[in-house]
Amino acid sequence: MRPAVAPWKIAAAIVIGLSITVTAALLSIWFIRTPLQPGVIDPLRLNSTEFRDRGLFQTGPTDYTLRIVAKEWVFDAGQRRDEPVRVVIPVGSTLTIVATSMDTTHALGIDADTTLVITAGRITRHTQTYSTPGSYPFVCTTYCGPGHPQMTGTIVVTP
Ligand SMILES: [Cu+2]
Repeated sequence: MRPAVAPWKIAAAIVIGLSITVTAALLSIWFIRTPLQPGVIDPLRLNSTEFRDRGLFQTGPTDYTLRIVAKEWVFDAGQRRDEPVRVVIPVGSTLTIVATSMDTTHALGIDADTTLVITAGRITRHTQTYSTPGSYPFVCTTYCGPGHPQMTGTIVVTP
């Protein structure tokens, strides 16, 4: 004859089982409802984010934001797809580049010291003040496929 299981053991098993179930359910709800962390973005829903409005925007007397979506194979700042980015700002401007990727990892290389890695799911920001007039070309510096060399642009700083 099998020994009887102590009732407290049955009760404990039920309580533990229920606790695990409830915890899992609460964790799922928390996970679904938690907003994305700052700097994290859903690459499939860029049109419901700030990246809906791409291009150059003046945000203060000498402040500009250049919002770019990198994708195969263009830095999309709202220009025609077959054209490189070209933005013009006056000397003394502070330009913040805000960028994300829709697909693979790209990199925006402005000069030898400045390379912004642009990854799907993340927002990259870089602020720089341009105190010398001139042309500041940038290129994609991470090989991203056959159209990689087309990923170029220029920041023109006028006197
Ligand atoms: Cu690229």
